[in-house]
Amino acid sequence: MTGQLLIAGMPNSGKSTFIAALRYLVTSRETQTALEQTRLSDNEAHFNLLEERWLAGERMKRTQNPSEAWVTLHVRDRESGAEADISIPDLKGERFEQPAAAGFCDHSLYDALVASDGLMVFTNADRSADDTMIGEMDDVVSSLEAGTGPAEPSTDDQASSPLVAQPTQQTEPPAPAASIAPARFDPYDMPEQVKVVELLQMMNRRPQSGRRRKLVVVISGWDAAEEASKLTPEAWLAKYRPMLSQFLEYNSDLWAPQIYGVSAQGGVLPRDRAKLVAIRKPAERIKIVGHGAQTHDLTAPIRWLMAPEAK
Ligand SMILES: Nc1nc2c(ncn2[C@@H]2O[C@H](COP(=O)(O)OP(=O)(O)O)[C@@H](O)[C@H]2O)c(=O)[nH]1
Ligand SMILES: [Mg+2]
Repeated sequence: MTGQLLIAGMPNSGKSTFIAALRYLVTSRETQTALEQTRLSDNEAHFNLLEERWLAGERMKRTQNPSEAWVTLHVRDRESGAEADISIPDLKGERFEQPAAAGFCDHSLYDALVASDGLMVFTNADRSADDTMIGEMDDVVSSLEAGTGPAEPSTDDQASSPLVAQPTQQTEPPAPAASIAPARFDPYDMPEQVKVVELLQMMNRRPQSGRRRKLVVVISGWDAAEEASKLTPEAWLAKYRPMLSQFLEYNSDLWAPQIYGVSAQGGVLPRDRAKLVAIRKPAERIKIVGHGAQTHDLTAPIRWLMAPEAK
């Protein structure tokens, strides 16, 4: 039997970087990994592109694929021989936000979520407070100083909702700084953990009868995470993503979680680019923390997902 695993996460949560680094690890064989690739993927070109950017120390591009194709990595546990297909929805990140923000889910995503035996979700540690990005605070401060409204978010997959009026599209001249009206509530601006929890809840909600699954939570950007040297990934999640952490704690009948801290990029780009590309074995840029994973082995959490749950 081949296990079906799925990679999910909101825009900018670190999915593409992880996939690029994972692909490099299993094809380059520079360092030991728990899993190996069994055969080529159906969409090699997509992986090659990600991998090239990762090697060059470039940030991943947002998903612009109009067909929103899915890509799959086929892997095998070197020790047990167990095999799994890791489906990676090459979707606009917005698709993952829709269950919470718009009350619906793309059919193909829903079917894959429901069919999955295990799931990896991502949250990016560069946002220690989940609902505000530090970069956005700069925008707010400078726009207040300049007397203009907040800037349009410039991030990755954040296509704006077709359902929600965009307050930034107004054409009137901006109000003076002191009297900026509060922006209209846009459900896509909800904190990331609310959206993640809703995605998880949806998987077990009617018409599904609910089944227990393993879940890996990847805290990406671990190199830049606040208090990463002091906290375990579990403790970090409990402190900085309390809703998600408590949801998992109180729903242990449905979710068997393991939390990992991952630096798939190895540093902050573009700041650390020169340092990263100078590392002779690119696989050594990668770091993972948690549950006995070998330092560079991003396949360790996937291996855990593939293994039958210990009773
Ligand atoms: N510091 C640091 N930043 C990272 C790491 N991985 C991803 N990022 C950053 O997180 C942001 C989102 O990453 P990306 O992989 O494009 O996320 P996606 O939208 O979920 O595919 C980008 O700005 C990346 O540069 C990492 O290991 N360390
Ligand atoms: Mg991406």
